[in-house]
Amino acid sequence: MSDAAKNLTETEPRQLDAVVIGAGFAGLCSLYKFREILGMDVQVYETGDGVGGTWYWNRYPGARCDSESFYYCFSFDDDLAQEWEWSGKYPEQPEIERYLNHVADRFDLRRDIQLSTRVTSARFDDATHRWEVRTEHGDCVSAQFLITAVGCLSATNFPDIQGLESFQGESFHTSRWPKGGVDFRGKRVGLIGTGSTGIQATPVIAAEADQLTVFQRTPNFTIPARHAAFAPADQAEIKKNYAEIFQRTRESPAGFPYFPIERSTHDVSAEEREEILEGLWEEGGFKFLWGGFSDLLIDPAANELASEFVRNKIREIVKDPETAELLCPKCHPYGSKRPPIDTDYYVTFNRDNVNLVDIKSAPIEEITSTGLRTTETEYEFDVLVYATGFDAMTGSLLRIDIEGAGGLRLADAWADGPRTFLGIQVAGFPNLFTITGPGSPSVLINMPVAIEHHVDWIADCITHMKEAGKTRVEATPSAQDSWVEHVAEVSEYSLLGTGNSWYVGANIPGKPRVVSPYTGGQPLYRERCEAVVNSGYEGMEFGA
Ligand code: N01
Repeated sequence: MSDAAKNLTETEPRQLDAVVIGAGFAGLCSLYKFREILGMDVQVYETGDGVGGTWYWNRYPGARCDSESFYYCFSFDDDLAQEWEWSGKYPEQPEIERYLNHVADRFDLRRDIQLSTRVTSARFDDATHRWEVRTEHGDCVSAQFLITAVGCLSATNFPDIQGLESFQGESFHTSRWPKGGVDFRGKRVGLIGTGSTGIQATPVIAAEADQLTVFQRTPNFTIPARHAAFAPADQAEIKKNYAEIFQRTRESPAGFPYFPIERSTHDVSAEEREEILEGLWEEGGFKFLWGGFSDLLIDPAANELASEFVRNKIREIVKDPETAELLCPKCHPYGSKRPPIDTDYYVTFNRDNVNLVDIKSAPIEEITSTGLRTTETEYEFDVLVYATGFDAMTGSLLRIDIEGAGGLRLADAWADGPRTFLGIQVAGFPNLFTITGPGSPSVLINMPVAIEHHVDWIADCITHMKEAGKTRVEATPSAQDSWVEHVAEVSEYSLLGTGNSWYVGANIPGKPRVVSPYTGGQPLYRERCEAVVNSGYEGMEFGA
């Protein structure tokens, strides 16, 4: 940008109705809704050089969706749903990235998306009721609304291990994977992390590399995905039933088109319980978590029976009993760390070129120039893969310097953990809307469903403001306090917050332990959001 242009930008920021940060599912949906339906002037900024968000960045080997394709997609346009052909149940990353690029093209969204541009700061001006938004390139724009579509799992977490920079081989974090891929042939690979990502990457890397060593701090329960390609008849059946499928995703507890069975674990005999669990295991995917017994995530005894069922599967699949025992999670209830679904994870440990190392009992002390050293052994590698996850829920928001009314910084407002109203607004930050923010069900719901709900709710709120001639909206501190209290209270009834997971910030040293996602389920959450609207936005203050 020329100096003259820069000066002009500095003095006369472009005036917009809204800035949207991020061009993944949430950013694309927002741009469509706010521009095409509400007629707003919207600018989207995106750090990546392509659209897709999560599905742009996470291109590691084995990356694929673990919700089924035909409901892990947008429902806002019938023609879009009817036109797009998903190849199978669990599409790989390139297919979802293609889908999101198709959405960007189909709705002519690209003209309002500026790629390769990180938003660095946003400041609310009390006098004008507008946000001044700045980017890494020096752009400065003024917008009435600031809408964060930054994703819950976008801020990369590099582990805090001594010597990280000293490794002389190749090293990669799974969420910043090179576009051209990585050639593992003939190489010795070390992989750190056994969350959803590590569990997806392990079988694929093992099939290519000379040797793979997986460093596991906490074992995770994973259920087979049982991926299958769609036949034309499957596609036709899905398309015929799309309206009903989408409706069910909006009504079910976790945004899937199915519900838990209407029985608790203790209502059935041991034989029947095993039969039901076996059926869920055979069917594969998230049904084991969200379509099984109704008390799975509430009752520790019921959970333990399901947990032991999975442990027994691990013991059946993995031939070496010591490795099998190491892979069996014993310190957290099933589901309290986000359970992955996998393709051939456990069986991969039967391969001669795969080795599992327990770094709970012998932690990694240092990354060395040739590999890494645990308290017990030194390992040499050609490639190191960090599948160590994210500073989830809050990281992507707090990495932007956001300053609300009266100079209040979001980082200070959230010093003891995130505080929001419905996960959508933050007291002291007028005209800021956080799509799938902390305090909303977000990651506990099939994400596109959660996103569309938030975008619709925000659009309704903005429409209400316009009709009432208001220019400023914010949650009141007391409404926010009540919501935060409610989020904490419902989490007491659930096992979801009891593990040391990113749900509670436990994966980031020093992060306050707070159950960030709303655990009350989608129906109750939607009811609460609707009640706010029906009461004339009780808990929110409007100004002009
Ligand atoms: O990250 P994670 P992820 N030293 O935080 C370990 C979504 N997702 O990228 O459990 C050693 O789950 C850490 O150990 P521990 C999904 O929601 C979706 O795998 O903290 N180890 C853990 O094993 C998922 O839940 C899809 O003890 C360290 C691992 O690294 C979320 O993204 C696919 C360490 C991190 O696991 C995050 O998954 C993939 C350290 N210092 C992901 N720090 C799909 O839907 C961390 N670890 C396709």
